Amino acid sequence: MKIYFAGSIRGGRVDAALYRRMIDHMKTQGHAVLTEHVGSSKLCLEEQGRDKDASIYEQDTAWLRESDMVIAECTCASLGVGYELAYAERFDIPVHIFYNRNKCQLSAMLTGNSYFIIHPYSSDEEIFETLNTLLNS
Ligand code: 6K6
Repeated sequence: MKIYFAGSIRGGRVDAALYRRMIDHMKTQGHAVLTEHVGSSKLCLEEQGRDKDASIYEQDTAWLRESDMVIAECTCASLGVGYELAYAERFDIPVHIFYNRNKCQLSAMLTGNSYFIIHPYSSDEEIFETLNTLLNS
């Protein structure tokens, strides 16, 4: 499967190492993660100007349209991830949202939308078990 992994960038990088572990896990299961850079520790977080940010937007929305599934880690709130989730819904792409139930309260705009499949978790092991079920079924 082609997976679009969504995680906070300018919204904050507190969970970047977790994103990396989730991306690596999906890759070891044989799936293509289109957005590996989201797990990188060397991302540029600064605004790039409208033109460069337009290239990011065009590339990411193209990847979203060609993906088979969106996996989003939403513990750290991010405007960009919220936009991506709504964009995926508009193109009928299945969306799975993970968040740490001990660290945040997910927005009602996500929990209130039955389109989204939501996976609260308390440990990495729970995330990986859920990913295994999703990606191997
Ligand atoms: C260049 C190379 C690596 O990163 C960059 C620059 N920034 C972005 N590159 C690619 N996708 C991005 C970038 N900034 C945000 N996004 C997309 O929005 C990602 O797919 C994330 O899922 C989401 C994060 O949004 P913010 O609002 O937290 O930045």
